Amino acid sequence: MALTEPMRIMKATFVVLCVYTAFAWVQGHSAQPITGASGLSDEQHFEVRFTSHLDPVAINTMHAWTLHIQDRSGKPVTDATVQVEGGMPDHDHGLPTQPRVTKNLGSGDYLLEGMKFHMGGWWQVTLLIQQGATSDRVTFDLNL
Ligand SMILES: [Cu+2]
Repeated sequence: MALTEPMRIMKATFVVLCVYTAFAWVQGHSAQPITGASGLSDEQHFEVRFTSHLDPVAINTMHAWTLHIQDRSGKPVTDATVQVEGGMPDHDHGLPTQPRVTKNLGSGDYLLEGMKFHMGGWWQVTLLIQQGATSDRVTFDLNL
């Protein structure tokens, strides 16, 4: 049966949409698994690295991070206090838990417990770092 012109256009449109959707899906799911990242704080006081104990970071699983904080000369910052904020900017909600640094491990390392991400998508985690009179923040982007 020969297709009418409108049918032909609809069929072509459908095929294009299918291909586009397939590409979008592959792109969205081909991100590198997140296991950790490094970043410079906003005012460049600290270099911060996080390493997830859950490797890679997975949805809906409570886990811990180890943070490493050093100054710009590479000297470990051993006397910082760290607070955590986070959420999904696109969804306007925060973290489902209240993660806390529970232990100063020495050598610039800190144990951050209570991390959990309850859905896939773009998350931001901000560490507010205070050392003496210096406070600064670093934000990590995670695509889960
Ligand atoms: Cu969300």
